[in-house]
Amino acid sequence: MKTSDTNLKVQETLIRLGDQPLANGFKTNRGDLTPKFKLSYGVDEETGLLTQIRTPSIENMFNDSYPYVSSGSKVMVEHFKKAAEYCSATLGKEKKNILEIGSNDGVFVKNFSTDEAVCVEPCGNFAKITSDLGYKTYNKFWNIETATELLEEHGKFNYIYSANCMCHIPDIVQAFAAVSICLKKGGVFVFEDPSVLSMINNNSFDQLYDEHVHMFSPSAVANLLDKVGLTIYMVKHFKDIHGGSNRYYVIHKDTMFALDRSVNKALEDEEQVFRHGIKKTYREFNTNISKNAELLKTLITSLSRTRGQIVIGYGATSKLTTILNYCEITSPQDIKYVLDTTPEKIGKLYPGTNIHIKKYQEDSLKDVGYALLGAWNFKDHILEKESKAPTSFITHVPYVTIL
Ligand code: DWN
Repeated sequence: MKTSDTNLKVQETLIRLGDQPLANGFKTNRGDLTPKFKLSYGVDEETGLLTQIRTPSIENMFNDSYPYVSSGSKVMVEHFKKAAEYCSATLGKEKKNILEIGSNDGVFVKNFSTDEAVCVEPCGNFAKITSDLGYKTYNKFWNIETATELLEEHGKFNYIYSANCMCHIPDIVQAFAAVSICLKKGGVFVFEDPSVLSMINNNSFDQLYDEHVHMFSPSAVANLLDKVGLTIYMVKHFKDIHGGSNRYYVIHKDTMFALDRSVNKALEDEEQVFRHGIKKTYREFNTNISKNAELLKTLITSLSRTRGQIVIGYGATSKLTTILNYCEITSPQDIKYVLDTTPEKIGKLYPGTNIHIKKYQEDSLKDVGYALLGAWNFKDHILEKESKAPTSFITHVPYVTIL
């Protein structure tokens, strides 16, 4: 089986998540009429990458009204500020020629002056933001063609950064090749994405949705980068960012560098997770999905329908789209509505459901019995913020639990 034209070869479907809509396809009319596709994953035979068997068109996923805003939480703004500080420390007195791939609303590049950073952003609504701020912005998808255009206009970059973007690109080999041609010798490529090991350890199957075309493991990333003459010299794990993310620090293979011990640690941790075999591990993960989903659906429907409790969602995440559609929780009878702070999502229906998204207010929880944590990756922040609310929070990570 080939997954579209991504040069990746998958022989067996290992994870099945049924018919799913686009995770950010929030609708203003009947959400249950949203087109769906079969979401499933397998392992690329050569690199060990967990990758989608089939992927919706990227133009449909990433459009000019894409609703996810990177600076939507103070946690993430601080996270990207620290990433920018690392960039500045790495470049020292060297003139900054920085490229950000997937610049969203500029939360990373805003830490630099407009003559120090260039943006590539396929979603027109966000490309306009960085362009209006004065940053040269290419409203394009990242690929060899875009890289060639940037090379002609800017020369090679000494620092390329990308957050929660690389794992969204179907032809990931081409995407890394495009980085390789744009990265100056001695330059650094730093990218971060959710960790597949964290997903397995947390049972967080809702990390799997249309936009997450691949879920990266350290060895798969090393194998992919090796194909294009790049290598990892350091890995940093962020337990509390997007449910467990890895940041990879990458250079050209023929650069003199000191291999940080974090690389071997990351590979050892991965070996431990896959100690019974990579495919067996994913088959077991798939079995756990249906068990956890059944438990979650039973808990929610018994609270809402049997005990007449008000159950809502908290945080209209892409992840919650997978949960609601896999568990077939699509009626306001079960989840009355979902609270969210993002203007672009408020008033819309969750993809594949008839559940509305309501604007979060200070007293939103005053009459709410239970709230399913859509944004469980911000659990500590949310529990602290809502410590005075009468509401009990429900999570499915790592197990279905009333907190
Ligand atoms: O990879 C991706 C990650 C980085 O972001 C994208 N493909 C899509 C997106 O995934 P997500 O939607 O699951 O991300 P978040 O950051 O978990 O979404 C948080 C959502 O929760 C936002 O809509 C804001 C909302 N929220 C809220 O309403 N109240 C968040 C917090 C912390 C809150 O207190």
